[in-house]
Amino acid sequence: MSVAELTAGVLGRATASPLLAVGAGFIDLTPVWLKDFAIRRFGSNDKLVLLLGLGAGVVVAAFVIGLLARRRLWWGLAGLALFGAVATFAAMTRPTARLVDAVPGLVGAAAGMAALFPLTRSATGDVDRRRLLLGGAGVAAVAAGSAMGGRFLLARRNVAAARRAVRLPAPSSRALPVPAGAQVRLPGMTTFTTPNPGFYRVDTALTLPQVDPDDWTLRIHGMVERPIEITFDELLRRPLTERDITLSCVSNEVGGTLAGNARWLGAPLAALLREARPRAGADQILSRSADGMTLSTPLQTVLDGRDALLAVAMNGEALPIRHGFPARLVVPGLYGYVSATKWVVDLKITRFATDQAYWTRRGYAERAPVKTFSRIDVPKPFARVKAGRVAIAGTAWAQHRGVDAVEWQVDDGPWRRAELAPVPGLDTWRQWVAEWNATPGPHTLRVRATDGTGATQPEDRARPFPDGATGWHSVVITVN
Ligand SMILES: Nc1nc2c(c(=O)[nH]1)N[C@H]1C(S)=C(S)[C@@H](COP(=O)(O)O)O[C@H]1N2
Ligand SMILES: [Mo]
Repeated sequence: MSVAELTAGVLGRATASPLLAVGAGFIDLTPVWLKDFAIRRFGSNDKLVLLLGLGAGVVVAAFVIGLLARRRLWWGLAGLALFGAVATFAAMTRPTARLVDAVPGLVGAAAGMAALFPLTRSATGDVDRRRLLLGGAGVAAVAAGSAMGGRFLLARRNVAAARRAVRLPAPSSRALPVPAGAQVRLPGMTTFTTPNPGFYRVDTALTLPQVDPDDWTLRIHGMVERPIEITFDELLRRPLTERDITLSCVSNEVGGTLAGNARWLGAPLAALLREARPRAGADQILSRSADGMTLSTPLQTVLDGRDALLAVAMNGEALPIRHGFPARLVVPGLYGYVSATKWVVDLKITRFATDQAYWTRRGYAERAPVKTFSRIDVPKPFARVKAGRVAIAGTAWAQHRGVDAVEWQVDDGPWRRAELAPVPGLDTWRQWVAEWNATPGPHTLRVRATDGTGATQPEDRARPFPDGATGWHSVVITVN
């Protein structure tokens, strides 16, 4: 496996590394319930957990192959051939696969077989412990060295330098300043603008796509009168709009943290699409990323006047690689899986009746406006606070409808209105704060929000599948 990883590194093909290719195939085959469980349990560490799990599986399989090989050498060889076949199949079935991607799995299997001969010979019959240990240590050292070499070669192929070289133009339409009171100042409170390093990440990319802006183009085609292809330089020369927009994930559970608010800079998507002149009857934008991921977005939503952006910057810097460098979509009011395509390279104007995207093929809703959410951020669950005046505060969002009211409740007492912090517009989340005269004992705090259309969050709990979780967030604390 290490030799295969080294080969992938030499070829500069991360998606052909057996571990990453098999992991990516695993992600694609993961049923929705398991994916939701992984995101709930591990959040943005879900991929690390997957790789550790696969690594453990490989170790177990290697033991089994080794034991089999001691009985019959060809059983061991067959086991290694199977390994190579799985790796090669996984690499070749990636959406971005090329013929060379078959090489690492094949080379790796050959190296494994070559290593099996001397290892089994030294481990059968009269075992010379010294020779066995030395041989094993030698193989392990070569393996560790080549695995690290492969990793190093792949890590070197990244676009961090190209990202640093991007010069961002000034916006032609500036964001309104964030109002002074937008941030509720309490220890432990969510920050109104989420810093890039702390912004949640959700995607299917086991390896981050490394897209050089010099090679990047965006193609707009399909049901259009005039197909377009633009380069990154052309994109930066367009009039750019800067807006504060909150992004949230459909997998976010009640009380969850898969949402963030950033200042985005990008080209208005509607203007770009209109230049391509969509044909009557089109109702979907099928967007594709450099790594072959697809997302579908209702075309009319993007054209309805909201600030849908083809974004190039986040909080004043070029998009971080993990958030879609060099360009991504951001559409206020839609969950990320139906709007926020990172590393976007292709927009096909089509119909929902004709084309399906990755998640909608797996049963998620085609139309997924963000559901109204509210969360208690302070005090934290199971906190102990002193009786008397206690500040309760949190965050609520209903992008593009706006949050008009937040109410809070202690145990089964009356619902009371919280004070709402000011916001720059309808497309960001909104902080709220309330003062409570806390009495000793255990208490449950609850929150619910009402959006700009007058609809209050329903109490019924629903899981994220197929179009977003519902329910009131509650926190249990102790007052003494
Ligand atoms: N290329 C690509 N874009 C993607 C995804 C993905 O898996 N691949 N996931 C989407 C989902 S489900 C969400 S919630 C947002 C998350 O964006 P972030 O990681 O920048 O927070 O990206 C969206 N864009
Ligand atoms: Mo998501």
